Amino acid sequence: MKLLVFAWILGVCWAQYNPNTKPGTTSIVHLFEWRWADIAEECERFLAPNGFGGVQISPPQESIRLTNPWMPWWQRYQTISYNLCSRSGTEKELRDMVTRCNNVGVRIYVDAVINHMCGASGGAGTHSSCGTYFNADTKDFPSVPYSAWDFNDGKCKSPSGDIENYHDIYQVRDCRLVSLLDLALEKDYVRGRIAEYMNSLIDIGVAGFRVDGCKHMWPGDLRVVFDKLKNLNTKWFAENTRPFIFQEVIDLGGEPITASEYFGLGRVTEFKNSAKLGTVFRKWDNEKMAYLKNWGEGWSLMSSDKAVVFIDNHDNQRGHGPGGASVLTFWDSRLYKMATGFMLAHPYGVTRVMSSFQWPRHIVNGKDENDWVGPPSYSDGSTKPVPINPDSTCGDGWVCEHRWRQIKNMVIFRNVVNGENFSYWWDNGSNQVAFGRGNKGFIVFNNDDWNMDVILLTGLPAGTYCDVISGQKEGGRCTGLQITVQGDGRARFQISNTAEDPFIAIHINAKL
Ligand code: LAG
Ligand code: CA
Repeated sequence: MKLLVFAWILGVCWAQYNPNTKPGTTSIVHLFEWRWADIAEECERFLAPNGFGGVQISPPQESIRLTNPWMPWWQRYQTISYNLCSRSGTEKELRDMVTRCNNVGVRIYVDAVINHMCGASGGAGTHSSCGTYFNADTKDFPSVPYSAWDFNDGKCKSPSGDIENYHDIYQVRDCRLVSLLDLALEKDYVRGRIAEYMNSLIDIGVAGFRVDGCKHMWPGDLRVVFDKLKNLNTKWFAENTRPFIFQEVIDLGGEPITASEYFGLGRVTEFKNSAKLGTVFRKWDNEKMAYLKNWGEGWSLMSSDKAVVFIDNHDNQRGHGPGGASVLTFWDSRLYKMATGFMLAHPYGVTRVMSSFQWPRHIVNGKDENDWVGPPSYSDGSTKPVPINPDSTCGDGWVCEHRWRQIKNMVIFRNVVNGENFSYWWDNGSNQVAFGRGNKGFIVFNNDDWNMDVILLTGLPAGTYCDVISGQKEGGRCTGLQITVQGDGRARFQISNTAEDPFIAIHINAKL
């Protein structure tokens, strides 16, 4: 009995921190703006075979449809109803995707926009992703339904009704974020509608939620909503499995609202991972890779068991939200692959890989004038499918970072070394560093401006290994570099500072 109670407490307290990925898989990929039909295919043809644990999908609820600017990506962060009908597809397509991904062991996490509805200037009509009527002027969303009573305006004390001062915690929670109509989450009714929406997705089979804009909601209100959530669908998950919750809270320091206020509710996005690794790999602020020896909590990041980490996200890759200047993206592909490799090799946090679409970047005085541009689409605004090229890259403007050999192979590396200690650190006092994961994997970086030629203790069993960055193991041979580990666990690493990718990674599943 005591044991049972203990197990129950453990389950209740820790469950929402667990991504519920299939054993042996560890990383999530954000397939930003992908259509449900394409995600279903991707789960079957690429994600499952390559050990991806799950997919963060774009908001599946009905959203506003804008024409000025033309169909921006961010229209999906303006909710009109909780009908599961969006630019990515119909409810039927969503269900088909969740079923097919779960059937091959890939989980789906929903981006839940629950702090607000559309912008105050959204107008009235049926310009929504399913053509549902709404009226932003009277705050009428009949398809939920919400009416003026369900919004916060009475409580907000800022002169404009918008959030003007991030040092006033009441404004941040009770006023409008960039003029978005702010829901009154202290109302039972509103909490009920939100929980109903999230539960409808749990019924379909999703494994958890990325909760949008949590800084703008009181932790106490979120607690009530999350407590109303069902256990996951037992068609794919063990009984009593709680949904994985990861909350988007941008905490780069210097504000009264901190990520730690949300630790009791689930994991939290660690934006410092993105900002600081960008700074280190760019060598800004006199940072050096040698300083990464105590990466993680040692750099005042949140505790690893609370963190979801990423190199960039859909906002900071295009200058939305704070902390963007140092952030690395696919536009800086060489450094981006290195930083992503570091993140995936390091034991810190639950890792999320970004998968983007290209847009015509046009930076004027540090600001991207095209930061609004939506996904590759036809002239009627419908999103284009993701075509796969013979070399396994994507076409039509889909970047598919997650398919880049270096990144895909590091996702596999993380699975192979899962649970192993951070070990055998080496550095040259500058930007050449190396570390292992127990006796299962080893990675070496040269981000200095000179060549590297060193003999390092890897901890790996003697043998010949394929570097999974310059190539991989295929049909019993290496398509890229080969590394020989001697009987004493040492190996020689030579990395030119002008190499296409100046890093090398080996692991026991890539041994000849
Ligand atoms: C988020 N996290 O807290 C999302 O990650 C982020 O992408 C969302 O903003 C934001 N919170 C609200 O869900 C995005 C864009 C904004 C956009 C907003 C609503 O970054 O630029 O605002 O979605 O679509 C846009 C305009 C604003 C305007 C507002 C309302 O940029 O100028 O006031 O719409 O009309
Ligand atoms: Ca709010």
